[in-house]
Parts: sequence; structure tokens; C-alpha cells
Amino acid sequence: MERLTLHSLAARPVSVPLDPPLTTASGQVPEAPLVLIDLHSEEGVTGCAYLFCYSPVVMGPIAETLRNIEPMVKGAAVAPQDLDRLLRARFRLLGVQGLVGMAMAGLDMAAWDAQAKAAGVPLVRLLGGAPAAVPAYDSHSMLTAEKAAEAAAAARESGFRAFKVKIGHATIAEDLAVIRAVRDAAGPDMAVMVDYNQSLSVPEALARTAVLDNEGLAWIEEPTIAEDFAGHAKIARETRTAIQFGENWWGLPDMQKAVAAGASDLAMVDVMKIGGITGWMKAAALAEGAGLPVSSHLWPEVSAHLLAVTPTAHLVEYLDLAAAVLQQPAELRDGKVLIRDEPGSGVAWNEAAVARFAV
Ligand code: SMN
Ligand code: MG
Repeated sequence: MERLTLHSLAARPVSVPLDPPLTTASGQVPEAPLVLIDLHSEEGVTGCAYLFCYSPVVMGPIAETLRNIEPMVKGAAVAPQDLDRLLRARFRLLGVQGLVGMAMAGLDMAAWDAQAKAAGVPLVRLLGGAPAAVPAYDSHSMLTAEKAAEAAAAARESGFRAFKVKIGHATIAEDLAVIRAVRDAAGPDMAVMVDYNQSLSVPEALARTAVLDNEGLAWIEEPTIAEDFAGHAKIARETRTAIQFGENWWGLPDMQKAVAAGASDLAMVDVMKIGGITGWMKAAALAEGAGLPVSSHLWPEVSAHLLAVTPTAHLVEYLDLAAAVLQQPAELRDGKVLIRDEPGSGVAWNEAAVARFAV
């Protein structure tokens, strides 16, 4: 790693319109509330990263948290492991989940981006891998059967071999109608996944997965609330279809508890909540040890680099919520996300768009 000294942090809240709004069984996200981070080094290299805040309520507080962290790290080496250790010590009493964890993950992602840019290599090479085309799945909102069929047909046309739709409609019959419309439109070769976004009680999930087990799905995601590891484990034990889970794990402790509980058959790692690039690499090792295939959650451009060095890599989620403010959104070819052989993690701002969506 290059010798870089942290000079300053900039944190800019932007709200990116989503058309159509992201719709899940647990709520809608009409606009993507992001915080864009620029980590400026004294040597003139700037690392970039963004945070997805889920709710606009926390955009300002997270940006403010990053500004308040700046004096703690100003003058420090842009060394992700050291920064992580320093901030964990500072926040030992508070704990590093929630807003602080999100801010720390953003700092980590920006630090790794700065290091990759300073070294003149893509993040994947800094991590010991090489640019690749990473298999992806086309990830969609909760849709009507008709809209889901249209999206699935378009996904097949553009070369995707895997497709996810969110479900959790009022009845299992409505869920089935969507799944069968997707299957009809996408054909038998398409892997089809569904995402309940935590919307079912355990008994309701058991009732619904008993029916879905006959639909040949590649995975059923987050059937019950994210904090209920035992509930997910019960559903995983009693469901033949693979249970996908993990986008809401706050760091390695949550993942370790989930693995110990046998909560799922697959692991979905969110590069922000897991603790940035540094957290992801620990999660990848834990997943390898536990034999869990790893898929990513959001951040398709960064996650492609990470999956290319993840031993049990499965699929990158193609759902690009920050595309409107990125100079180069994730590049797709034949159902795969391409890792560009260019310096950094793939995050750089389209400043005109940032100005347009600034909050
Ligand atoms: C999801 C949830 C919340 C915001 C974006 C996406 C979803 C997914 O659970 O798996 O993409
Ligand atoms: Mg999900």
C-alpha cells in the first residue's frame, strides 16, 4: 500500500430519484438517499465511496457523523486496517453498528479506493485478484405478474441467466402468479429468486415456502425479520429451497451468530453493513469456512471487485441505485458485471448529476 496521509473528509447527501420507486413488502424507497464520501489525502489522491441510507431521515446525521470523525483521523495514514482499529477503539462504548458503522464502512471503502488509485490498479488487484466478468442477476422490485414477466423477458434478452423479483403479496396465490409469470417469460434456463424482505412471520413463512418449494426457485430471501436468526434457521431447516440471508448483518459478529445458528443456506453480504472492504474480506473467509456461497447486496460496481476475490463467490446483484451520480455505472455484458482494469473501486462522481440531486 502507498504511504498516504488523510487530509480531510467530505460528505455530501444526495437524493437520487428512483423510477419506478424501489418497492418491497416491507416498504418503498422512492428516492435513493445517498451520502457521497471524498477522502482527500495530503498527497493529492482522493478516495470515493457512497453510502445507501435507506431513509432520508439519516442522510444528514450520517454526513455529520463523518464530519465529526474527521478530526479523529486527520493526519493518520490512509491505512484501512489501522483506521478500522483506531475507530473501533474510539467507539468501543458506543458500539459500531448503525449510523457509526455506516460512516466507518464508508471511510473504509474510500480509503481502499484511494489506495487502489494511488497504486494505479483496480481494487481487485490490490486485493490479490484480477479483473473479471462476474456473473450477475437482474434484481427487481415487487411487481405485478405482468410487469414481472416483461422485466424477466428483457433480462433474458440482455443475457442474464438469473433474475430476482420481490414478493410478499397479501396471499401466496399472488406470489405464485408473479413467480409463474416470470418463469413463463424467462424460460426454464433462468435461475429465478424471490425476496420477501422480512415481511412474514415464521409460521406464515413456513406455510408459504412449503408451496414455493415446488416452484424450482434458486433462493428465497429474508422470509422473516432480519434479527431473527433462529426463525430463519427454522425456515431453512424446513424448506427445500435455499434460504438467502445476510444483507442486514451488522459486521462479522452478526454473520458469526447467523452461521452458528444455521440461519441460511447462502450468504448475502452488504459491503456497507458488513464493514466496508475490510469487513467484506473477513466475511468472505467466514463464508468459505462455513461453505456458504456469497452474493452481494447493492453496490454492484464495488461488489464485483470483491466477489472476484471471494472463494465461494456466487452472484453480484445488479441493482444500481447510485448509477445516476456515478461517472461509470456498473458495466454489464451478457449477464455479467465487468470489472474495469482502471485504478480504484469503480466509484467516481458525475459532478453535474451530484449538483442536480444534492440535498
Ligand atoms: C433491497 C432492500 C432495500 C433496498 C434495496 C434492496 C433488497 C435486495 O432486499 O435484496 O436488493
Ligand atoms: Mg434482499
